[in-house]
Amino acid sequence: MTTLVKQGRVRVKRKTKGETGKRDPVTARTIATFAVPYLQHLDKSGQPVGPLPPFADDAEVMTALYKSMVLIRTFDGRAISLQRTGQLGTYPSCLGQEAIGTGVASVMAPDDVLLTTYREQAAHVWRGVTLKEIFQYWGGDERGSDFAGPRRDFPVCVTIAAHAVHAVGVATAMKLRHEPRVAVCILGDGATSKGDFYEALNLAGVWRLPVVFVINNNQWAISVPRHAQTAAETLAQKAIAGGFEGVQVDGNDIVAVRQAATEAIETARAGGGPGLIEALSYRMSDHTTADDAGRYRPANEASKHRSEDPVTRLRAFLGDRGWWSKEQEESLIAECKARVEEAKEAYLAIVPEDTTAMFDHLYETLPPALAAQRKIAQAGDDE
Ligand SMILES: Cc1ncc(C[n+]2csc(CCOP(=O)(O)OP(=O)(O)O)c2C)c(N)n1
Ligand SMILES: [Mg+2]
Repeated sequence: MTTLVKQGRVRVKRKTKGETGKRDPVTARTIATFAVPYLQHLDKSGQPVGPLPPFADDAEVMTALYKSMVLIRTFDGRAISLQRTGQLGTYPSCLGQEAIGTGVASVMAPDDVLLTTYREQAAHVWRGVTLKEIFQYWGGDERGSDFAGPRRDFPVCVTIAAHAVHAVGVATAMKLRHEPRVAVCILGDGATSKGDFYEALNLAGVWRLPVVFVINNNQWAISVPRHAQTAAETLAQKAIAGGFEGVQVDGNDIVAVRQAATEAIETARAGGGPGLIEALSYRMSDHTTADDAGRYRPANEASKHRSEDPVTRLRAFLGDRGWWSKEQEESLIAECKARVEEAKEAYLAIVPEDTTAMFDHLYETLPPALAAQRKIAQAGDDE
């Protein structure tokens, strides 16, 4: 890592048999020591905390990242209002987490493969998924998963952590074919408690697969807070058990996220094995539009995190460098609103599929029990 502003240590000590059954401080010795690096480049106010990586000096790169994050934020707000007015299904907001997907996707090669949960609209849009497709998916239309753009990227995985093992499968294929490609798997803090996650890390490490796991640690898994999720000091250290490096980054700092992703992805691509990034963020919204965080989350918690906002932080950075003006901001907001409205109109104009469509995208040959249900649905459609 180029900039380490804080370093935590995880020590593993061998147990010895004392009479009390406790570790004997005289004979116990340290057999392995592990470090979890922490990376931050921009502080809350957008000020560099040390030397920046070269891309941060590129106004074009940095403003492109900003524009994409503002587009996602605009989209996100509109998606919630559409759900509230009955025009969209349940929707998971990514408010406050836009830097993670944007930063990671922005350093992936086009033919790398992205596998994500349901909260990574930012990564999808950067990869070329359209706003209309995302609306369509959350409108309950499975065709929204059939991205026209990044054909090799996987559809949204709602089954927590299942895509971690899929990512390992993808990376195994890449390795066997000697392709210089990388699978990137973005998942949540809650997902890191699943067996699938540990199994994925284990195989990724032992086979030195070209896969990078990115944890969007937004501090909550529906109503389960991070501290009740795991006793581990960091989520990044879970990589150590798999035999590779885990790094924790400030997930509201797009420079840190992008830099960590660059290093992990390029290491994996060069045959150096997997990587893991724990990006610290905060879920500013409810879990989804079907949730009410007010029932379980301390009232003032979200507001405490407002000052860390990734969009505001990047705007401050751009402004300080003279790369962004009030006029540019106003015209960007207008442009984003127009793009989202256009996508919304296109989405609302889609003719829904027949009810039978829900049976048609999962199995090559439908199991008999579902085939029978499909017939019933067909009869209903025909009426
Ligand atoms: C296998 C499985 N178990 C349970 C659920 C229900 N569920 C949906 S979201 C969620 C919490 C996930 O939390 P986290 O991984 O932190 O992701 P976040 O929603 O915070 O982005 C759970 C348990 C599910 N979708 N899949
Ligand atoms: Mg979470």
